[in-house]
Amino acid sequence: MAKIVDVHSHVYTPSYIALLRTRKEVPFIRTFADIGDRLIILPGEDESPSRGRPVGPSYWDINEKLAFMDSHSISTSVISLANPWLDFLAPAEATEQARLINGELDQLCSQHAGRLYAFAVLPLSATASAIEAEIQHISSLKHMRGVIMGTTGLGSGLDDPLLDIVYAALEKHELPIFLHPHYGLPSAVYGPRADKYGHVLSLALGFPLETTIAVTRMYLSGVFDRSKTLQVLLAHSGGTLPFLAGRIESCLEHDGYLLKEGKLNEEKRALWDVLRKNIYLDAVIYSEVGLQAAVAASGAERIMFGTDHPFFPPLRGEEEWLSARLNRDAIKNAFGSDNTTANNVLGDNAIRILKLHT
Ligand code: 5CU
Repeated sequence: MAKIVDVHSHVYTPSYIALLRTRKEVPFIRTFADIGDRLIILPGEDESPSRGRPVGPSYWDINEKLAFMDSHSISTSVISLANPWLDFLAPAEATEQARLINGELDQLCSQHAGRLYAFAVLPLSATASAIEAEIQHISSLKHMRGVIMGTTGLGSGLDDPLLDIVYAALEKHELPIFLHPHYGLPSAVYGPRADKYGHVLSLALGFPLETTIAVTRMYLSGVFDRSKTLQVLLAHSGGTLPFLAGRIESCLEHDGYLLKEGKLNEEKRALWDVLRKNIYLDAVIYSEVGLQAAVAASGAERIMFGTDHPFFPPLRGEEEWLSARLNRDAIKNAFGSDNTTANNVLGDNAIRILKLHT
């Protein structure tokens, strides 16, 4: 029986939940008399009528994670702190919380050896050297298989040259970045009636475009020319990167300013090459159409199943999570009778790439 590994599986550890409960500004957890506990994390969500999303033990109780895994035949999950990580904390607190949370994650994994691994969190509001020190520490933790990161970097994005020492440290310790969105697009893009559309515009479009822009900025700034072995796992099958890679390449090749500046030289790696050597994609795209674009861009050997649990729970109390089923069906439909490739995407790729002992 094929092993199913979930590489996109979030948790808020007990200390992070305690932190969210103390806060009055986004992100926070608040109890409302009419609708109970709500998790309010996205920019501007405190002013929207939807009042965030319900939050309960599935967000922090590891037994709920394991029960979800059991009921969906998932043998192993690589858990990561959910957004917005430590982005909103002052440097000293972020550094302290990163150490605490990474310890909590590693401990959870030890208690469920073989079933859980983790992506660690970084104190990104701190200095690059404090982040480098945390990476060194993470590399000593038994169950860490990479780091989860948002798109803001040290405050000005992932194309910031100050991040080079962070990327170099991650390369040195062979820790991939799990790049995950949080901020979406400026709210003006969604228009004055955005509240009428629930979370659809921000989650279905804002998130993937944020990821696409962040990784494209990394590429354009030469991160992958300098850090040739850096590995980045892109959430949501790369946002729209697989679909837009050709257009990005073409815009680059037609840019007179870049030509004049000498930026279109031999050393600039093609985006297609980066997609095949530096980018992994999760299979959290809910349809074989998007999955096929991911496979065409990076190769089936670089795609890994995920669920995004505990986000997107069933709305009508069904036991099977539609979100998990859609991602499994997409794999089944994309590969048809090619069971070997389907099984690789479902679990064997993650076992090989992230060196999991399942
Ligand atoms: O529902 C949501 O807001 C989210 C989120 O914030 N993060 C995530 O990974 N998935 C869904």
